[in-house]
Amino acid sequence: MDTIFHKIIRREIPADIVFEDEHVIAFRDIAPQAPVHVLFVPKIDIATLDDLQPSQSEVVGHLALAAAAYARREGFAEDGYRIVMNCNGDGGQTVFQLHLHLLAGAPLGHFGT
Ligand code: DGP
Repeated sequence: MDTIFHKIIRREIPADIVFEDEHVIAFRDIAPQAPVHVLFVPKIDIATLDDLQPSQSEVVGHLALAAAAYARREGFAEDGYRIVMNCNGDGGQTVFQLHLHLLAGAPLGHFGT
């Protein structure tokens, strides 16, 4: 697999990286949909949530915990935030390496209303 996110992980293209550990890299979305819009990407190759295997459940845990820790670190955890994972075409996924969107910095409203 080779996506734009793999190139960011390998430092082949620039990104505003805000967090990294052995499992996860996080960087600002190039087209932010909220005042804070950060993408959390696993370093293991998984194209979509539909490809996640039961043995890989910790991958999503790492993404969620990294996002929550980032929100606390940046001081907006109490105000709140949203995490989103798009899957395949109808879900709006455009980059086929699993990733979690963290959106914050303003009231986001409810969707489906
Ligand atoms: P999704 O639609 O869930 O696959 O989200 C992909 C996101 O990736 C989208 O919000 C825009 C962002 N994105 C695409 N290309 C780049 C890039 O080269 N750099 C950064 N930082 N974000 C990108």
